[in-house]
Amino acid sequence: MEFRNNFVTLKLIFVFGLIAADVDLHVKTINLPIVVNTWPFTNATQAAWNALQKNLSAADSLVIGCSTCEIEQCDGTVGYGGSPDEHGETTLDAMIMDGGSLAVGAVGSLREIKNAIGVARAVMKYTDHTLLVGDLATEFAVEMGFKRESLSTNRSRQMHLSWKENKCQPNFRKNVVPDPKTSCGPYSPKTTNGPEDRISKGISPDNHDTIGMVVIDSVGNVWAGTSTNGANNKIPGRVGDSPVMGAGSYASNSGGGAAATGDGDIMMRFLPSFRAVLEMERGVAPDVAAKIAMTPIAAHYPDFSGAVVAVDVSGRHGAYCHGFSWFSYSVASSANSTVHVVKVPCHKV
Ligand code: SD4
Repeated sequence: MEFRNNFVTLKLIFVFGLIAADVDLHVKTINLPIVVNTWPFTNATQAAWNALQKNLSAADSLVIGCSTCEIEQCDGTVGYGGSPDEHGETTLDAMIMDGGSLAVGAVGSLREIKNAIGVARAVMKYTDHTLLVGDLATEFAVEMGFKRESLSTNRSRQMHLSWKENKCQPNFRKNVVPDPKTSCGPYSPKTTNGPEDRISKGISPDNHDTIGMVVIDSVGNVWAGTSTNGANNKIPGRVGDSPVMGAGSYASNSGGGAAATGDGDIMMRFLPSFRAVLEMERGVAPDVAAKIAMTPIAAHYPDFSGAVVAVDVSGRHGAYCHGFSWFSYSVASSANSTVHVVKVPCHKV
C-alpha cells in the first residue's frame, strides 16, 4: 500500500511536472505582437511596428507598413514607377485580409492610384465585395477620396524604352505571330499551336519583390496583406497572385498568417499562403508549413522562383524559398523590437 501511494504521488509529480513544463514552453513561445514582412523592407516593418506601439489596430498598422513601401517604391517593385507593362504603364495589385472575420479587400491591375493597399482596405471597409480591378477600381478609389495621378516616372519610361529597343524581350506571349521571342506585336493567334510549357522569365530578387506583411497584435488578431506593381513587361490587364486571397497572402486567427513573393502566375495555381496557414492551424511550425506549401510548386515547375513567409499565432516565424539563392524577411516583435532581417538560403533544383 505504501508503495502504491508513493507510486501515485510520483506519478502525479511526473504529470504535473509535464504540465508545468508545457505551460512554461507555451509562455516562452508567445511572441506577440509581431510584424513580419517579405524582403529587407525594414522601413515598412518599422512603420507598422511603431503604429502597433501607438496602439493602432493590426489592420491600420499593416496598411501603414505596406503604404511605406508604396511611397518609398521599395526595390522599384512596389508602388508607382516600376514594372511597366507592354504599353509602358505601371499598374498595382494589393490585398488585405482579416484573420478573425476572414474579410478580404483587394485590387488588381489598379491604374493611376498610388496607394493600392489603401484602396484594398477601402474595398473591405466600404463594400461587400472582395476584389475590384482595372479602370473601374480606379473609379471606386476616386469616389473614396484617393487621388488619380500618373504612376509613370522617368525610370519606368526608360525601362519600357529599353525593352522595346530589345525587341520586346523578355515577354509573356506564346503561340502567336509574329514570333514573340524576336518581335514586338501586335500579335494574333497562331493557327498551329506549339507547346503549352511556360518558360521562367528570369525572375530574381532583383526584379520581382512584392511586399507581403503579417501583423499580429498582442491579443492574437492576425492580419495579412500584400502590395506590388507585379511583373515587368506584363501583358496589359494581367493580375498577379498578390491580390488573390490564399495566393498572395492569407490570415486566420486560429493558424496565423502567410505571404508569398515570386512568380505569381505560377504561385497562384497552388494557393501557397492558404496552404501554409492551414498547416499552422494543425500545429505545424511556420518554416515547415512554408515548405509544405512550396514543395508541390517546385515539383511541377522546377524553374519557378518564389518564397513564402509564415507566422503562427504564437509569433513563431519561418520561410521557405525556391529558385532564388536566398530570401530574406524582416521582423519586429515583443521578443526583439529592433527590426532585424532573417536570411534564408533557398532550395535550388
Ligand atoms: C507577381 N508575385 O505579380 C508578384 C510579384 C512579386 O516578388 O512577387 N514579386 O507575380
